[in-house]
Amino acid sequence: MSKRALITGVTGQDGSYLAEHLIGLGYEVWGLSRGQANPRKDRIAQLIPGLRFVDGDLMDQGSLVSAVDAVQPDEVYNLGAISFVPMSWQQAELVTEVNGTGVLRVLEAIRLVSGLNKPSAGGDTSGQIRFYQASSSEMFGKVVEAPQSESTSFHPRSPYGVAKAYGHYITLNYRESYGMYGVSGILFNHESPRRGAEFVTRKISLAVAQIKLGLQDRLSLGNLDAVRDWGFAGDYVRAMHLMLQQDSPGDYVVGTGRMHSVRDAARIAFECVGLDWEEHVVVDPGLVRPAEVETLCADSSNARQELGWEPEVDFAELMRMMVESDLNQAQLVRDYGAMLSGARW
Ligand code: NAP
Ligand code: G4F
Repeated sequence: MSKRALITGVTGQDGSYLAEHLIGLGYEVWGLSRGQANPRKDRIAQLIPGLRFVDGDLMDQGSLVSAVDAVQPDEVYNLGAISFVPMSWQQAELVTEVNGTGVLRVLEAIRLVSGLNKPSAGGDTSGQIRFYQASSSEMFGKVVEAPQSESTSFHPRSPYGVAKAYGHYITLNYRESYGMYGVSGILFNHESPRRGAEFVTRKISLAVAQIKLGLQDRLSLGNLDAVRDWGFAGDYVRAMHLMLQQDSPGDYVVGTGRMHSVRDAARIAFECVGLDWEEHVVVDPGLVRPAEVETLCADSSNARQELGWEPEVDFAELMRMMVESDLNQAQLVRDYGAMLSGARW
């Protein structure tokens, strides 16, 4: 019989890639969808025809119990979150509720539906619902060492990072308190053509496409010196799945081990279309964050050795993939607009 997975955050970047990956592996995949009419649900339903949906919200404990009970999953991937870091200064309490307490609510739903009250003798986790938590390199924040591994201490710099640290520790606590098979993937930044337009790589690739077509001239960015370890989302969802296939639960850092600045990202993206980034990028001090994470770099030795995981797409390829996708889209929109304006009704 095929395995069944429940994904929160299925309408997001990672949720879409993970759903495709699991369906490709023969899973029956259910996505948690929230709201009475979520347009992102309609889009993902079109993109991934085999995907099924169950209603629920990370803010609502009862809905999560009902969803887990209805689906009876073998694996739960908790990817749902308010994932844009600056929003966590604007709406700190909401972000804490969704990204922090929301993790507790999913764990409780699993515990209640499975009747899990204490660790079983010998730590046997067979037959349990397995749980994956989307932890973040943002927890390392003001880094105490480089590169960062599973043993590096956390120093989060945003309410987002603090909430993720709570989600991380409550997952560990349910493993220790109830013997639950719960793991956290500490994932470094990962991007794709499906990345939200508010994140810096996609903001750049979208602007490059518009500038190339003469539809825009300037791109405003914040801190150009910020350094990230950027990988491809399609590579990272493979690591999520592998983490839940191990004999015993453990947490893993996932990243490429390569560092690039925002300036590098802009330069590479503009080069993809033969333009000079310095002629178009302007710095807007209003986009600089109250407390910045200056630099992040992953030590993924454990994921590579124990999970056999390797990233396949490098940073230059990733930026090219995003720029080409946005350029194709922008050209289609432009040509469609031209066709409509020339049409006779
Ligand atoms: P994303 O594209 O922003 O997707 C976020 C998802 O969370 C959306 O499906 C959204 O659903 C859902 N969501 C928001 N509030 C919710 C709520 N109250 N109840 C249920 N679902 C809710 O994020 P992503 O890039 O795919 O990231 C996936 C996860 O990995 C997140 O937890 C993020 O914090 C974490 N992470 C991401 C990265 C990265 O670089 N991408 C790195 C480390 C960790 P709606 O459509 O309903 O809004
Ligand atoms: O693309 P970003 O907004 O991603 P950030 O803040 O690193 O967070 C992402 O990765 C985390 C993992 O480390 C996830 F947990 C989180 O959910 C999210 O997916 O910003 C990257 C860097 C920052 O240092 C920011 O200050 O780019 C800098 N930056 C410079 N100009 C900008 C801009 N970021 C954005 N979004 N927009 C700018 O104009």
